[in-house]
Amino acid sequence: MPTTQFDKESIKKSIQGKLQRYNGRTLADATDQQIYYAVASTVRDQIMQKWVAYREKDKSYQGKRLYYLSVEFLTGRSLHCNILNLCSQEVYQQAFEELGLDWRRVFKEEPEPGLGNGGLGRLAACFMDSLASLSLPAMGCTIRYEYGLFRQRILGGQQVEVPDNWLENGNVWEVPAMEDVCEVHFGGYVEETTENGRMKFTLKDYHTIEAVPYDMPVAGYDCETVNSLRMWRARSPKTLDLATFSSGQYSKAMREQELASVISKVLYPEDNHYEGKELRLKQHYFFTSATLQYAIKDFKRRFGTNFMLLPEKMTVHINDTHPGLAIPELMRILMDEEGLGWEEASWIVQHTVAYTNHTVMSEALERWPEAMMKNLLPRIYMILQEINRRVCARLADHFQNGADPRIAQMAVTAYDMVHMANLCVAMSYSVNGVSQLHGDILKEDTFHDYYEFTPSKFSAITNGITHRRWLMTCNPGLTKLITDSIGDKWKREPQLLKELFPFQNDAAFRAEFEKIKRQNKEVFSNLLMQRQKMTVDPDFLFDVQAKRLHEYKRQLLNALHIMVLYNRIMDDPNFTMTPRVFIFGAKASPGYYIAKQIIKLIIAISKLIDKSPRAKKYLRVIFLENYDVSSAEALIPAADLSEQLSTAGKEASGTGNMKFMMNGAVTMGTMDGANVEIHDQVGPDNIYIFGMRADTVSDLYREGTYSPMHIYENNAELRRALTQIIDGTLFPDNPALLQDIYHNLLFNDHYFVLKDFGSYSMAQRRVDADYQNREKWLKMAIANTACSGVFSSDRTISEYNEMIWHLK
Ligand code: 26W
Repeated sequence: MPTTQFDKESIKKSIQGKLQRYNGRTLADATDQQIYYAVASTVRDQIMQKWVAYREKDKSYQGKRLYYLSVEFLTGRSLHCNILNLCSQEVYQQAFEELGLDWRRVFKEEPEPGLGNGGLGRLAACFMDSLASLSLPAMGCTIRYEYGLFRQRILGGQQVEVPDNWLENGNVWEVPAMEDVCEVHFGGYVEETTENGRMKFTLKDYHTIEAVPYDMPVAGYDCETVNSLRMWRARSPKTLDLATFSSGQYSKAMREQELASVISKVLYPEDNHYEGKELRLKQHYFFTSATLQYAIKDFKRRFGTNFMLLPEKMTVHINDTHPGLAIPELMRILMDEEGLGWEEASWIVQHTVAYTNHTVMSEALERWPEAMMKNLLPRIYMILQEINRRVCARLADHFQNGADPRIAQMAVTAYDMVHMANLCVAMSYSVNGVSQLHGDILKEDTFHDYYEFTPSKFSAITNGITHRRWLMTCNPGLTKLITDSIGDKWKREPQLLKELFPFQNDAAFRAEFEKIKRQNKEVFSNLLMQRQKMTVDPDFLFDVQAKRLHEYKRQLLNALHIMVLYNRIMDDPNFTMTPRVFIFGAKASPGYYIAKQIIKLIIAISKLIDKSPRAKKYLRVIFLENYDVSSAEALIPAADLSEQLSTAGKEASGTGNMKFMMNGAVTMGTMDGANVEIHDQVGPDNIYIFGMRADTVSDLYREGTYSPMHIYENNAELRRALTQIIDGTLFPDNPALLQDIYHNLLFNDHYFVLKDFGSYSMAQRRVDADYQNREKWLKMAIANTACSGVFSSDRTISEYNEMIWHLK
């Protein structure tokens, strides 16, 4: 196959040619945005060429394919990572130089697709990169939200949400696949008839929505594979009613269109908190049904109607329970459209669908009212009921008692609700957790009864992050130092980062490592200047907590500790400490009242400190607005300390923790999620571990004896910091503003902030001293990068493939 040369000269010509053709401009008078589109289109041409070749080969592919269903894919910008994966960094860099273009200025023009909330969505995006880079045939499937996660502004000391209109200027990377448009049906009723002695179920009087797929290429690193991320958009099948339109009733004529398109209008901003909104259920069924219709169509094209082959030829992986309706939908297609019987269909589903759980927070578990399900998806509801009947019968048989109380706990429908996690556990061939600890909690607690029933289904595969985005593109300085020191094989085999370990003892290496960290701090400071008209001193210790705002993640622990430091500085004229800037990045779900109060608290503390010239010498607090993938890419390489403070047992894995570690930040963390495994990798000397262990936490919950008031009474520094929340120190004009935070902590403290405070504060004292010892600190930081290879999502994906998918 002849491939077009993409050398420096042709790249330069292509960029200039596109500016001329699309914009009628020369490089000299083009805007940054126009330049971005010209550059991105050039890269796209290159990817398209590979995509076509790959798809051509794929047509005759007879092996297994993975469909990775997720309601979120938090991809972040594509341009830089695409250039990297095409192995074209150098030629583009040269072309840019000769054209007089600034790398960063061009990249930042790309609108960031914020099609996810946090960990679950970002994990899906890292998985796509690793799947393609390991040349595994996979399609990611999701919704093409017109509006992604809201953009966060800070106005008047609080969060304000602004809609994220990411498609405003078009999306260079997507291609509509009109040949795969299909219909999704809602509402109506089920007509039961008999045909040749068989029951037949037909949905009548339903409402049709059309699903239009848009594909985004996902090019693997240094290989021929180009997979697709398929994003479904909802539209009305009815074209505009011209008669109504001509008679002047414009809005009436448009209504049908608008009603349909709301399904893919906006991403729900709740993270780890479930609300039973009907529109959300519509979204879930919409993209799940469209995906499975396509998957079956593709299967039939390849293998005809021998559906018993299906489990051998495809896996449907559901990323948490949100796409769980894949289970009844696949049954529906197989039975109602392809004529299979229940037994066959159910066998196929139970060997095709695999499920990953991402949270044990009970408020995040999806339960849909049966009435809503029945009304919106009558045929799906029937199938769910029958699944439930059979599951319960099997359980009754197993327990040898139809009245065993465990049955109601394990049922798919019970107490007028459809319990999605039970559906997924009962009907998937694999159930996995996202860290070792989380896997254990699933077995011992969340799904304990199911674990005893079918132990072999359960596994734990620790999450990972793509080192291509989270090291090679976001931290070019460190990437170069690593390659100069150990060669470049680590790029394909990230576990080889281990070879950096001995460089801890190399003074020249340490000095270089330190220099790079400083440069990264300067880059971040410049970004902060651009975005928030603030700077940070690169000589300060960068202490970072960046993640969604949630009580269980305990940003409050951090905030209270800062208040304690502030008081020490203000009280004692001789007090000194390592100058530190505490950087927070966190979006709060718009309806999460306490989370928004916590943002107010952090910002108020920041202002309080800035008012004191003495405090400012040692302490700064920065609230980074609109924490998203792009700002993470600038922030993480600049961090010295990574705050991972979740109450033990609550954070399923965490993936930010891995990104910080890879970029040479030391973790301050509880023994929770993947922190446990970071600790295993780096050893106790290269991490700060504090707080209760998960088993102690669960004992305390069970005993119900915990008294935060007791701690309040015994810790004077903590008591003072708590009091300052409500005594006017922070809000002289409205001291009661944050009283709910105060009350929660004192009278409930569900996440044990007060309980773990002492231990946290002690660990922070050690950080303060250790950071002064440059040699010691740099050794720790280097050890963290050196040990981060196992947290590459390439390892995660290899394990999924060996244990669950078995793709070739
Ligand atoms: C229905 C509301 C809702 C929305 C999102 C419930 C639950 C979720 C997600 C499952 C929450 C989530 O993102 N979980 C995170 O998943 C990451 C990837 O596995 C883990 O690293 C995080 O620990 C976990 O909180």
